[in-house]
Amino acid sequence: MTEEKDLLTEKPGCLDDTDFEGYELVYERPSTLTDTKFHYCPGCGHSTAHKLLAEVIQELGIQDKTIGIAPVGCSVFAYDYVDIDWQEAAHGRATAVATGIKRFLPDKYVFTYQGDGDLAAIGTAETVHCVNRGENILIVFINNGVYGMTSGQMAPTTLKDMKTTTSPYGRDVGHVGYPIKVSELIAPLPGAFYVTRVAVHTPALARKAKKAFMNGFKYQKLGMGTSFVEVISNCPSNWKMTPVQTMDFMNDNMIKYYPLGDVKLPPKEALENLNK
Ligand SMILES: Cc1ncc(C[n+]2csc(CCOP(=O)(O)OP(=O)(O)O)c2C)c(N)n1
Ligand code: SF4
Ligand SMILES: [Mg+2]
Repeated sequence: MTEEKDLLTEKPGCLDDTDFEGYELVYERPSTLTDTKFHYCPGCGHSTAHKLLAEVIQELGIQDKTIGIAPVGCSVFAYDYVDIDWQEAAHGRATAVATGIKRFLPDKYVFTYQGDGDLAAIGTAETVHCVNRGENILIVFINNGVYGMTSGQMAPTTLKDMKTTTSPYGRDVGHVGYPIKVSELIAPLPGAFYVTRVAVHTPALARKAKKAFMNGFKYQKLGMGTSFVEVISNCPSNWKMTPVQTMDFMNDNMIKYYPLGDVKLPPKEALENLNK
C-alpha cells in the first residue's frame, strides 16, 4: 500500500505499465467505455451506472449489437461515454423511440437510459404504454428525486418534505401528491416481464445493480416483455450535500421510501428457455 501511495505522489498522472510490474491486475476499465471524461458532478450515481452498463455490454459480448436511447437530462451525453450505437430522443420519448428501433431491428439489444424527470414526468404516458405493450426492451430508470440537469426542481419522485428549488419549504404532498413509485405502478401490467429496484452507492449494491442490468439484456432473447431496472441514485449538487452526506440520505430516506429488491420476477418456466 505504501509503495502504491509513493508511486502516485512521485509520478502523478504519468504512471505507465512498467510501474505496475509484479502487481496482480484486479480491475480493468471496460473497453466499452470511451476515453471521454465524465461531465458528471463528483459522487453522482450516473457515472457508476454508466460504468456498470459498459461492463455488462462488454461481458455479454454485445457491443456491436446494442443500441442505447439517450434521454434529455444530466445523462444526455451518455452517447459520449459508452461505445455503442446510440439514438438521442426528445425529452420523455425514449421508450417510444426504442419501440420503433427494436421492432425494426429485433435482433439488436435495445435499452433506454432515463432520469425521473424524463421517464416519470414528461414521459409517463410513453413509459406506461411501452410497458403495457410489453416492448422487448430494457428500461434503465435513474431515480434521483429531482430534475438534476435544470438545477434541481421537484420531480414526481421527490420525497415528502424534501426541499427543492420549486418546493423550498419541502414537498407538500397535500398540495402536489405523493412521490410516485414507478416500479410498483408498472409491475402489474401484463407486458412487464422483469421489474427490479437497485442502487449503486456501495460496492455491494453496485454488484447487484450489475446483475440486474445483465438480466435485463439477457431477457431480451426471450422476447417476452419489458425489463425495467430502477436505480435509486443521488444528486449531490442539487440535494446541496457532499457526496458522503448523500450516502446517508440515500440509506435513511430514499431507500426507505423506495425499497430495493425485485418487484416482479419472470416466471420460472420462461427462464428455463434462456439457456436452451
Ligand atoms: C420538452 C422539454 N421540456 C423541458 C425541458 C427541460 N429539461 C431538460 S432536462 C429536464 C429534467 C431532467 O431531469 P431528470 O430526467 O430527472 O434527469 P437528471 O438530470 O436528474 O438525471 C428538463 C425539465 C426540455 N429539455 N425539453
Ligand atoms: S446535477 Fe446531479 S444528477 Fe446531474 S451530474 Fe450533477 S450530481 Fe449528477
Ligand atoms: Mg432526476
